[in-house]
Amino acid sequence: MSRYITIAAAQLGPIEKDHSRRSVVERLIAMLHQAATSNCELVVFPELALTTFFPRWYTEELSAHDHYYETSMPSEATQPLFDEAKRLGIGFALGYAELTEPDVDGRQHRFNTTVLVERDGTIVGKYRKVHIPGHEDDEPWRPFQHLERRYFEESNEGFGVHRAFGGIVGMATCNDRRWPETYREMGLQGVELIMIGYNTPIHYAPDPGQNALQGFHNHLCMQAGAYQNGTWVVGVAKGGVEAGVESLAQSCIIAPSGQIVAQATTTGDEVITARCDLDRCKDFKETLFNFDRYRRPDVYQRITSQKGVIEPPENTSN
Ligand code: CDT
Repeated sequence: MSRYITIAAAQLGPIEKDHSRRSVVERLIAMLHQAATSNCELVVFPELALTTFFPRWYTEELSAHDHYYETSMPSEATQPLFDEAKRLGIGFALGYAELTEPDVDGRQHRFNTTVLVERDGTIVGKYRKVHIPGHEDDEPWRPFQHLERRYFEESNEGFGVHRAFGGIVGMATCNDRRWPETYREMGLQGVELIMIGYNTPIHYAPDPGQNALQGFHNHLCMQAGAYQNGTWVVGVAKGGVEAGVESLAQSCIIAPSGQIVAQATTTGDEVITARCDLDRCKDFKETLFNFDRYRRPDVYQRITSQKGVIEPPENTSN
C-alpha cells in the first residue's frame, strides 16, 4: 500500500524590519503558486514567517514589540494567503508570533506558534513552541541578542498530533528539533509527518566553536528524529543575512529512513518538494522501532521525573 502526499518546504530568505506584512504575504503566496506547479498538497513555511526575527532586539517594555504579533489567525494581513491556498486546494503550516486574548486574569500571553490549515481552508490546529532557547535579559556582550525567553512563554500544551492530510501529523518549532523528546512524544502517538520551522543564527555566542557545525547539527537531529520514530520530517528555514545576522538555510525533507530526499541549495526564498509515501513509516515503526515490542518505559523513569543532570556521588574510596 502507498499513501502519497506531495509536500513543499517553502524556505524564506531574510525579512527586514521595514518589510510590510503585505509584502511578506505576497512572497508566501508566490511560493504557494510555485508549489502548486509541482502538484503539492501541503506547504510548510518557517518559524516566525511573517516578520523579521524580532527577538534579536531588546526592549524594556514587551508591548513595544506587539506590532510583530498576530492577535487573530487568519489576521487581516494573512487572509489573502488563506484564500489563495483554499482556492488552490493546498494546505499549509505557518509560523507566527501569537498574542492571545486576555485570560480570566486579564493577562495576554505571547507564544511562538504554528497554525496548520487543511486543503479546504479549515484550521486543523495550532502548535505553541515548548522549548524556548536564548535568554530573558539584555546581554550586551553578545554581537546580537536571542531574547526568545523574553518575548515568548513556554507552552505547556505539549506535542499533540492530528489526523490530517491522509495521515497523522504534528508540528515542532526550531529549538524543539534538537530535543529527542519532541519526536518521541509524537512518535508515541503514531506520527507520520513532523513539520518544523526554524530561525537558526550561524553564530552561537555562548560557544562559537559550534558555529561551523550548525548545518551538521541541524540535519543530525532531524534525521535522527525521523529514523528513530519512523516518520517523515520537513525542516524549513528562514535563512540568509537578516539585519546583519546570518542564519542557517539548508531546509530539507527527510524520509523515515533518516535520509534527506530534498534539500534547499540557496539561502533565499526557495521551494523544494518531495512526493512522500506515508506508508513508508511502517517499514520502521513495525520492525526495528516497534515501540510496543521493544521499548522499556519501566527503566526510563528519569526522562519525565528529572529535569537536570544528577551525577553519581564522588568516589571517596581512593
Ligand atoms: N529560533 C530558535 O529556536 N533558534 C535556536 C537558536 C538557539 S541559539 C540561542 C535554535 O535552536 O536553532
